[in-house]
Amino acid sequence: MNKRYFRLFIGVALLAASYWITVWLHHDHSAIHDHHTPRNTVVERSPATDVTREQQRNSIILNSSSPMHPCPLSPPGLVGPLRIEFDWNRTMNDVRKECSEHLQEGGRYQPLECISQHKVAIIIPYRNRQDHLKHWLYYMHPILKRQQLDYGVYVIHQHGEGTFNRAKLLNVGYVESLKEYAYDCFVFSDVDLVPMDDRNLYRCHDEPHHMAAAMDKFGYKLPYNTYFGGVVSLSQEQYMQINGFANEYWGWGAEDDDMYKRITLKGMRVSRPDSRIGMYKMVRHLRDAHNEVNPRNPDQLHHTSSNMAIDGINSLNYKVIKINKDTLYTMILVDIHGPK
Ligand SMILES: [Mn+2]
Repeated sequence: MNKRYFRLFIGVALLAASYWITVWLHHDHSAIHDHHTPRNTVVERSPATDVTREQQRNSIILNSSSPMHPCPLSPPGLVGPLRIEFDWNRTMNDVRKECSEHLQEGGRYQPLECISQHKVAIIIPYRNRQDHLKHWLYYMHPILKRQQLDYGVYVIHQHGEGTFNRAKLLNVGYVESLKEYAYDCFVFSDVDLVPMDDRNLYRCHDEPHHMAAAMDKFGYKLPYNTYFGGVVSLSQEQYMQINGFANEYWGWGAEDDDMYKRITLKGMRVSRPDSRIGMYKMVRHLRDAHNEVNPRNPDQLHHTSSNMAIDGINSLNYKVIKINKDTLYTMILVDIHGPK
């Protein structure tokens, strides 16, 4: 009895197996291979291998007659944790050679393999930090390409030796980048901050997003709960709701707290990546000249709710002195009319 059932079972199993083998042999595997091609190349990290991967994708596009599709929700080429080091001495020219592949003039990029769903202007307030900028560009371009963003890099360079004004420079970057392209998302980033995980996506979310959630200089945690410094992203809509940033925070401090207040006063909340993905490494540096801590800045926070309507993007005044289109970035030298 047992033996008969066993034979019957073997017979059925063999029949099923041969059926599946037949089906498998007749299946069109080219589709599966297409999916695997980009995924196989996921673990490349250095810009040099990045180029090879993009060339491969490029040839895939050229060889296919189908129109481009929207990029997938999560980019397939991400690698996760990154090794970030600042103690190398490549020149800006070296970085240009290594990272310029597929960039358009002005530090612009669009994915070759699909249509990006994220038009992102990355705005960097800047003065006399060429060494930091070099590190930032070296690491960021490969990351942003892997994130399949339609992006541009805007370095907003404050002219002269007057007191620095980070938030006002960010407002200038918003206005100037929009003159060039219909960006719908803005990432405001310090020049000395590089993410340690490329899953920290440089895009916008349903809420204003604080990306630098775990900086090395704060022991990889928030210095305080309402911290909104370092790197943040806001959609155009979110940015306009708060009238942009304050223009009157001269010198170091509190302008980021003012941003946080504006956001919460408008009933929005701030979102963050988790502290593993939100890790950042900062280039070590001394305090810049003419960006001293301004002890009057925190007092201004008492007036954010009344100032927000009159001080911001609607009161911004400045004068562009020069626009320099490098391969790796657009640098806008600007006079922001500092206090005399
Ligand atoms: Mn810093």
